[in-house]
Formats: sequence, C-alpha cells, structure tokens
Amino acid sequence: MAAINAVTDLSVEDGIAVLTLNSPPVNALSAGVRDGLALGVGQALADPAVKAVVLICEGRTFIAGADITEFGGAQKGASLFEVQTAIEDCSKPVIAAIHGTALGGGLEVALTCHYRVAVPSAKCGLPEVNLGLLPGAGGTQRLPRIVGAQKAMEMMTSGQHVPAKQCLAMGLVDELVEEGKLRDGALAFARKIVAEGRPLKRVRDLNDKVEADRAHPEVFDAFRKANARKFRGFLAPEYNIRCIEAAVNLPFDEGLQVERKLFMELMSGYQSAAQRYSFFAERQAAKIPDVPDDTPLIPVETVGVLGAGTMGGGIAMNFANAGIPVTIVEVKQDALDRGLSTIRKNYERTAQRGGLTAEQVEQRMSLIKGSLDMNDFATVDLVVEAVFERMDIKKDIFTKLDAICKDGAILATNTSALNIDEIASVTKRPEAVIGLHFFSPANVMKLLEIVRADHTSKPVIATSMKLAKKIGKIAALVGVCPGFVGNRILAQRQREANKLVLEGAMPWDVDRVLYDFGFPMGPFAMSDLAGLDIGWVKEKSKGETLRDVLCEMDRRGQKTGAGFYDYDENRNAKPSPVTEKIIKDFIEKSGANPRQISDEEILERCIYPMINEGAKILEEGKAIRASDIDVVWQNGYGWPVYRGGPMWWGDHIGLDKVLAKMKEFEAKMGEQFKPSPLLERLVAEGKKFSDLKA
Ligand code: 3H9
Repeated sequence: MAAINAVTDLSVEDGIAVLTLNSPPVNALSAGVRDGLALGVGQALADPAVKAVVLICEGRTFIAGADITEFGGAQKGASLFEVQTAIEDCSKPVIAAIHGTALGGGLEVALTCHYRVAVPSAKCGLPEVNLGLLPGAGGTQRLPRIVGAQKAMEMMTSGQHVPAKQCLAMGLVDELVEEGKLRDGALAFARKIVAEGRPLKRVRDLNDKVEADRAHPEVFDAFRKANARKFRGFLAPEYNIRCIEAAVNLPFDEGLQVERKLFMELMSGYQSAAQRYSFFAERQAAKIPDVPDDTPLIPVETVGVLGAGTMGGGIAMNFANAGIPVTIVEVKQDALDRGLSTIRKNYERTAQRGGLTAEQVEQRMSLIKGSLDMNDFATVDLVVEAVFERMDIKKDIFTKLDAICKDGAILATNTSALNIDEIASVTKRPEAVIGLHFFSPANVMKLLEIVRADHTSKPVIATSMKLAKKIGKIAALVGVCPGFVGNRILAQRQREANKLVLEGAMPWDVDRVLYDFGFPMGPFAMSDLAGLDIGWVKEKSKGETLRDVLCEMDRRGQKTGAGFYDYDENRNAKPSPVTEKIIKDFIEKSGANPRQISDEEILERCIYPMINEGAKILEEGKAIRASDIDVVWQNGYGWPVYRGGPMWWGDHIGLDKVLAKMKEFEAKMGEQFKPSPLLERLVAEGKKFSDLKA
C-alpha cells in the first residue's frame, strides 16, 4: 500500500486499484481528502495495470459529507467539483464501497462513481437540509436521475438516512455485499464489472426518470402543500425542491448552475449559519470540561420509575425503547393500571401508524413491570422519581429511596424547578443524586436537562450523559437554580407576555408575533393547550389574575372549549370577545391606559429578557456555555432551529442592540429589565456569547 497523502492510500490488487481514505472521525471531505481523491484517481488512471478503482474508507463510516468546519474559509486544495469530474470522467470503472453512512458530499462523490456497493448496515442520505443547505455537489441533479423527483424530494427535504436495502431497491446502490466483508465484496464486484465489460454508468447521463417526471409538474406543488406546516419558516426545503424542479426541467449542466446559485444563497444566509451552529452545539453539549471521557461509568441495566402518571409513564417508555427493563412503582393499583394502560395505548398508536410491529409492542411492554412496593427498587441501577412537585413529598421519597436502593445506584429526580441540593440533603449519599428533567411528552421530546447538584459525583454525571444518548435524548448539563435553564428563561417570556396583555396587546397579538418568529405556538395558545387550571386552586382563587377569572368562568383551555381563545368542535382557535372584555375590564380597573403596542415591541419585550437571563445563567455558572442554553431552548421549548437559540440570536442581532433596548425598558419599566453585568461587559469589549470559553 502506498501513501498518496496523510489521509489517502493506494494499492493495486489483481488489476484493481483500492483507494482508501482514512480521515477520522467521519472521513469528511477536507482539503486533504479531496487532494488524496484527485491524486489517487489520477494515479490509478495512469497505471496501465489498473482495470478498475474501488473507493473505500477506513474507520466507522464512508465519507459523511463536506467538512463543515471548513465552510466559510478560503478553499484550499482540489475543489470537490474537480474530484468529482476526475471520478466521473475516469475511463476505468470507479466503484464506491460504502459502510456506515454515505452522507451529503459523501453520497455526492459516490454518485459520480460508476457503481456503488454497500454492506447491509450502511445508509445513504443527503441531509444538507438539516444544516439549512442543499446538496451543492451535484446531488440535487443526480439523485432525481436515479430515484425520481418524488423520492428525491422526500429524501432531500427530510435528510433521512436510507438503509442500504432500500437504496438497492431504488437503484441508489447496485449490489449489497456481506456485512464485515466490504473490501472483498467490492473487489469481487469490480472484477465482475471488468470481466463482463460493463459500461461506465454515469448518473448524469440517465434521463428516463426526469423525462417521466416532466409529465407531472403538479407533484412539486402537491409536495409543498402537503409539507407546508413542517417547512414553515425554513428556506432550505423550498430551495431543495427548486433544484429538483431544475433537474427535471433543464439539461444537467444548467441544473447544476441553478444548484450552485441556490447553494451559495443558503450558505451566505443566517439560517444555515444557525443550523450549522446547532449541529456542533448539540455535540459540544455532551462534553463536560471537568468530567473527562475516561470517567468510570456506572452500568445501568435496570431502571426504576416512581410515579405512573403522564411523566413517569413517558420516562419509562424511553428506557423500554432502549431495551432496558423498567419497574414502575405507584401508590394505588388503579393509578398503576391507568399508567400502564396509557403506555400500552401509546405503543399501539405508534404501531397503527406503522412505527412498531405488534411483536415489538409486546416486547416493549414485557420490559415494563408495575409494582405498588418501593422495595422493588432495591436492585435497580437507577431510579427516576416523577411524582408531585412538592419539596416535602420529594424529601420523604428520597429518604425512603436512600434506605431501599443498593449502594452505587443513581437516585434521580425529574423535578422541573425544585432545589436538588435540598432533596439530596436528606440522603446519606448526595453524590448519587442528580436531576433528570424530562420534557412532556417524555417519550417524544428530545431534550433532557441533566441537573448537577453540589455533591453529584462525576461518574453519576458521565453515566447520565451517556445514558441520555442511549435513550435518544439530547442532553445539556445545567446547575441548580429556580427553573434550571429552560424554565428560568421561559419565566421571563411568560412575565412579559402577561404584562403586554395588561398594557393593551391581545393574547392573539402576542401569540401571532411569536408564531411568526418561528415558535410552534405562542404562550397563550400553549396555556390553553396545557390547561389553564394547572396549579390553579378553585378555593384560593380570588379573581386577581386573568387566569383566575378565566378558570372561575370554567374557561380552562382547549379541554373546556374555551380559555384565552374560543374553540370550535375541531379545536380551531378564534380570538375571544369574552377574553377581550375581561382584559379591558382588568385594565380599566387598574387605572392604566391601554395603548397600541407594536409587533416589534412585543417581540423585543418577549425575547430580549430571555437573552439577558441566559447571560445571568452563564455568569452564575449554571450553564457551561452559551450554546448549551441554545440546545435547551431548541430541543425543549420550540425555539426555531433556523434562529439558533436565544444566545445565538442575541449574537446575531447584536448584543449592543439587546443591551440598549434592555436599558430603555429598564428606565421605563424598572428592575426586571436590568441588564446582566456579563451582557454589559461583552458589549463593552465588543464580544459575543460565542467568544466565551467553556
Ligand atoms: C455537505 O456535504 C455539503 C455538500 O453537499 C456540498 C459541498 C459543496 N464535518 O455526530 P457524531 C464530527 S454538508 C466536520 O458525534 P455519530 C462531529 O462534529 C455535510 N465534522 O458521530 C464530531 O466531532 P467531535 C453533510 C463532522 O457516530 C464527530 O465528527 N453531512 C462532520 O453519532 C463525530 O460525530 C452531514 O450533515 C462533518 N460533515 O454520527 C452529516 N460530521 O467528536 C453530518 C461529523 O469533535 N454528520 N463531524 O464532537 C452526521 O450526521 C454524524 O456525524 C454521523 C456520525 C451520522 C456521520
């Protein structure tokens, strides 16, 4: 084997050149990889002994795409286009041998090869859309030529990783080879191609599919319409579709030009910058500076969940889904039965939608055992407490858990706001206590806020972070403070939303502005959905707040057909004259003068205090880095992905602007808007949140 450069080797076996890439972690198309590919193909072409070329990768995966870290910098080395031209125009067959994932630019390179073979566990996809981009190396023009416009739209706007078997069925892969024997299989395939004298298949020359698609221009708008809700606010899905339309309607090279132009537009816009940032932010959040990678882990083979309510049930499902047996303990039999039956219904609903087989439903249910006896937690490795949010109850439970659970077990609370140091203080092992704050519905929501208390041990933190990944969650480590990171910031938005309504904005005005910003719904629609009576006690209600009055009128949200909004029988919301009147009466009683409030003010009043609170959280060390706060808000609170997160958004619009507004609001409305010293300092130094080191 001869080295072409630091990341590429070339060897020749029996007339077949094997070009091997080895650029950990994911063989991304860095300058070195591109150079290696261009040189390697050139050498193979020049060698008369070579009859065909196999392109294969070492490590965990085939090329996983362009090197995202290079985006925005000056290009070095061979361009991807040059590499692809060298491969596609090579007069000897080039075969991509795929394992792991062939993604983005990786699949686009494979699509310039004349043939593709893969092991059954491999997956292919064009996930650029998730980075706010489109495949910019010919993928938008080549993929539809193999799979047709409809399938290409589905793949490119979802970014899905398609399993090799399906790739084979749709012609994206030519042959599957035995798992674990990719190199041998690819070599055998290459020999077969040479022996049979098969032609050099260039995807760019395939026109059958696009010609057939040309007769059905309606598929594009139908697809847009069917996915309008999902794509709302995002630019990239629409740009991907336009490229596929170009592939269908224009000659290959003209289609490529459309692709290039739209790719550059996306690349220079803020949405892609935000989405690329989020990709790294999620991965960064898994890294805890004082908890190194080699921290010993606690094996978690069995889990206990205390409480079979909505939260407890959802939490239990996460573990069962990952194959971990769970014991759920409840106080009363009927509550336990109800909880278990809700879990079953959830699984059955997934099965009806095709997400699980009947057998898988039973297999998951068999992993969940119900019990009325907390002593059944004696042998589990982790307990997650998910009962009523009251400190006295939690303390009582943790005293019992401390007595029951084995040494070394992790004792976790799902509290969303209570002081975990105080909970831990009742145990003789505060180092084993941690917060695992799941979000409702816990089996669906991606975020897990992992709350580190004063004494939580490093192995408990490391184990919780790893476990989060295992059960498919995106975790962020936060510190103990009221509401932790997510709810603490939410409280800022909520306060301003409520105040705005008492100054003259209507709930639907506030909701509309936040919905247009990109949230899935505004705070008032959200309250109606959750139920206005959560935490409301009839006997104590004195009509002092808008919520009190609405609940007293039995306007408790969607479930009663009315809340802030009125609802029709299909739960469609309409602004409510009743609510409007109540609000006006409230304002009149307070002696205030209602005023016209601009959309701009609504947005600034709701968003800037969130950014400011994030700064305070960083100052107090309750989050490790600004991007962790963004991970929390994107994955737990519906912050629009294409706006990065509150901290990224603050950087984007300019911290000086945020600071100036906060000062203006402080002068008019007081203390609550007081800028955090960190915000002041960053502005004074001309820095951003992203300049802060973890
Ligand atoms: C593209 O191709 C554009 C072209 O169409 C046009 C060009 C003109 N670059 O996720 P993991 C790092 S856009 C640089 O934890 P896993 C990642 O940050 C690209 N770095 O592993 C992490 O680093 P660290 C289209 C990358 O096994 C490490 O690799 N492709 C890249 O759970 C491990 O990552 C994509 O969007 C990259 N492209 O999952 C694919 N990818 O260890 C993006 C990863 O320092 N990648 N890193 O934190 C993925 O989806 C997953 O990483 C993958 C592996 C499934 C491959």
